[in-house]
Amino acid sequence: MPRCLKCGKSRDLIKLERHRIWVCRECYPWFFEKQVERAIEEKNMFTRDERVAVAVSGGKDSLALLHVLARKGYNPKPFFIDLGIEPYTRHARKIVEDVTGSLGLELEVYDLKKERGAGIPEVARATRIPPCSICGAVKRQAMNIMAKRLECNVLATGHNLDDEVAFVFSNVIDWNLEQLARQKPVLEPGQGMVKKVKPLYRVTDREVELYVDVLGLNVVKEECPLSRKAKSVDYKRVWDEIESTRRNAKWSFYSGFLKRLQPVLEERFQEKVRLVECEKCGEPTTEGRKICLVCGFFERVKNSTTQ
Ligand code: Q46
Ligand code: ZN
Repeated sequence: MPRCLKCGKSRDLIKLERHRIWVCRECYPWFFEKQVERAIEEKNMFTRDERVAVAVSGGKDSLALLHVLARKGYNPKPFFIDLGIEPYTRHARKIVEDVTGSLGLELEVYDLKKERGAGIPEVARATRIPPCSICGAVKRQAMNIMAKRLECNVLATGHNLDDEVAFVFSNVIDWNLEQLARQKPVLEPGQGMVKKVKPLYRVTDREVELYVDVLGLNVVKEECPLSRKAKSVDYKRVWDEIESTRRNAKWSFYSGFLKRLQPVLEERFQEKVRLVECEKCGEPTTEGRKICLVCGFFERVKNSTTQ
């Protein structure tokens, strides 16, 4: 009869196929948190003394990450990016405020309308650029800005193993080697960018869902109304299929990539990306541009309203 790896009980068991183990519901948080701690320690992401900025969207991954860090004695500094996509953003913000309040953590907010004068829907309307393309660039920049405002040298995001596998897979399909060269759980700081880490890179979507479920966390379940079906959703489905016939295929694929291919690519492309300061906002942008992508979007919004 199967038994829990930690306490030996045989009630309320969860089977973790890829690890070939059983854990009971009560001990599951111990198992999950150990995986995350291991990722943090093995990759030297941060120590318990360091202030860690945590981008919290209200989704299961970022909230799970925040809970692990708070429960295991790290020093998380959560922040929320208010993108002005109503009523979705208001609802997500409320959940994040409640959760951070219950953990006794202060929440900082980057409010796009206040900072830049318009939310994602208005920018998308004015520029006719797909909302997710705008949003991705806005979020990347806001995360860097918030980490610096919160006086953190490290920024943690909730990307999990399924996200990483889908991303690598998608860039393999296109053989986008420059992107692959930068795909790893720790990106060192430099050229105005803070250090970026992904403490959930060892755990799968399902394992995060279980953690959220066992702890009874309230997370945002609805989809953003502006989202179009991303290709990554299809890739994740394909990888679930692969994993169902080949145990631990996702980890084998991703850890093999990190060991065998990524370092070679990083070496080859390390000199390529040079960043300079945006003349308007001071944030890093690619060499050759005067202003960053985000300032470019908002310039277009301004021009469209003055025409
Ligand atoms: S929030 Fe932004 Fe997502 Fe909405 S507009 Fe697209 S990228 S779908 S994670
Ligand atoms: Zn700028």
